[in-house]
Amino acid sequence: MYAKLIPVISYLLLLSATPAVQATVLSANLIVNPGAETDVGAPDTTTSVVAPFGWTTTSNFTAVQYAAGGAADLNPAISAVVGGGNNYFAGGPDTPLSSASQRINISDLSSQADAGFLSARLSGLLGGFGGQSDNMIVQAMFKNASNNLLDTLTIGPVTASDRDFTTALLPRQANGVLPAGTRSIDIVMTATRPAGNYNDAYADNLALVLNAIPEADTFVWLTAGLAALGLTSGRLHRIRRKPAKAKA
Ligand SMILES: [Ca+2]
Ligand SMILES: [Ca+2]
Repeated sequence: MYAKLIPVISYLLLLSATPAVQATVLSANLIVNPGAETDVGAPDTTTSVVAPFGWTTTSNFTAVQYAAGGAADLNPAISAVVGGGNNYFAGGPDTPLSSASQRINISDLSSQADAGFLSARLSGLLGGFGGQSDNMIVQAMFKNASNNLLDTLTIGPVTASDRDFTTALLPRQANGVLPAGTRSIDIVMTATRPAGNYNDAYADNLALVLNAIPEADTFVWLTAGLAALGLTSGRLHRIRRKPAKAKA
């Protein structure tokens, strides 16, 4: 009976100990330059490379202007439909494999993470060119203080078949609970080109959002329940914890 309340009480104590201002904001996108909009992207889809701001890149990974594309490529009309802004991410010219990564430090949330009270949602637009198989995957890699991998969320690849063999960006997302011990999250885009010249693995509008578990309405209910508990401890048996769940 009392054991069931321990996670609830722990959660409330954690909240009361949490500073008013946190470096890591919950319910907000934690990725820097998540849609290549900080950049002036490459002006062509043949040779130019612009390494996107805030990302560590390998090979010719690049930000590209939608305006650089003609009717068959990603272009301003497609951007207008998907809300892509001025630029997108691409694998780049003359490379079968390129990548971009950045690290998000969440060590200020260590108490909540270790108690299993944080969920993570990774999302983004992924796509490619026409009937080509070039494809992007995006991963959120949860690391502990020793930089060991604890768990991974992955979105993609979006295949040519998924795109009906047209040039397109499609929304994808993955959800999970932050593993206990998580201190940083590496966001990694990996662009693969099976054949041809330009690596047309595309991505835009990435997001990594952490949310508190239980959800806000459950928390209000729990707070009210525990307040009553303080007044009438004899009614402990009536308190039930709503099962924690990740947000959709
Ligand atoms: Ca963009
Ligand atoms: Ca290609």
